[in-house]
Amino acid sequence: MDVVTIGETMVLFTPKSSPLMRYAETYSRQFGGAETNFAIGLTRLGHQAGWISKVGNDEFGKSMLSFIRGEGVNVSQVEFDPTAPTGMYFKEVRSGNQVRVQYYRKGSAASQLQPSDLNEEYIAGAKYLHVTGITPALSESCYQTILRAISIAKENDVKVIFDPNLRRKLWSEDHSRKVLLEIAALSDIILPGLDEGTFLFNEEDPIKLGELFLKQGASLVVLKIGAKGAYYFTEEEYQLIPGFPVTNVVDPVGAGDGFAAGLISGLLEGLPLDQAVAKGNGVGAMVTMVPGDFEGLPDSEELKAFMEFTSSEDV
Ligand code: KDG
Repeated sequence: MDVVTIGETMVLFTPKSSPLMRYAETYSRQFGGAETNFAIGLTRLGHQAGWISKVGNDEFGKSMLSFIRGEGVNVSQVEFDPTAPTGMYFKEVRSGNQVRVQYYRKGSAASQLQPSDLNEEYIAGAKYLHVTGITPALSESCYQTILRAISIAKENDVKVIFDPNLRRKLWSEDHSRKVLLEIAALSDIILPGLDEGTFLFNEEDPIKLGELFLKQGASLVVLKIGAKGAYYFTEEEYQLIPGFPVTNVVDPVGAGDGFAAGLISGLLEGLPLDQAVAKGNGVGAMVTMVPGDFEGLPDSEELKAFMEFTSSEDV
């Protein structure tokens, strides 16, 4: 496996007859979860990705599992939990930059994940372990599971990728700051957004933020600054790689996961850092053009065409 990821995927309902839940009578049914958005992004680009999770032993869990398996993600480490339901969430999209989410995930099957669910060999056999700041927010046992997965990765020379994915609706500011910093200090690659960096360090300057994250011990930090692109930072250098202008943003949710998939795909292919970050920018931009959390993720041909014909500039 190139990458193994752990986390919750939910059934996603998007109001159809009105963009607002208050008035909508019909909804479209999709799926969404930061970790599987990322995993699907990688399989579409030709890599091997595996997902560790739990789903309810219900119709939503069954359909989600078949769907994600159909995207080529290895689901051998996903269990059905007969005691808890598959989590759900609703997404109201008023415009391309105004999105509101409502979770129904407390006590969900994925929130029952515990350290003993982890298959050590499975994680040890991967090149990268990917974790987000969403999973430790779900429950104490999920938090412990993430710490255990990271220590298995470290014992086996598997690089740890951390995307903070701060979700304020899931936990308090103090608790989230403490845990996200703890995980950042255990990670090899950190992929924060500018807002997340500011939240964690009370600092708005991207260059200072890059240094602060590097000081935590990571060898690579990539700081996302939305449509403007992303900075990468290593001990030796830093550089801003401009984003791709998108005039038709319809749904920004999942863009960060797409970015991570494009970047890691580039690293797996041995691309220089500037090209790997550009690939992340390209995938992230494409995700925003299609409704849904992962539907807009491109395959390699689509991405190549987009990156060749859309000029990359500082927007
Ligand atoms: O990054 C996109 C995710 O936020 C979305 O797919 C749903 O995982 C999700 C969450 O917890 O919000």
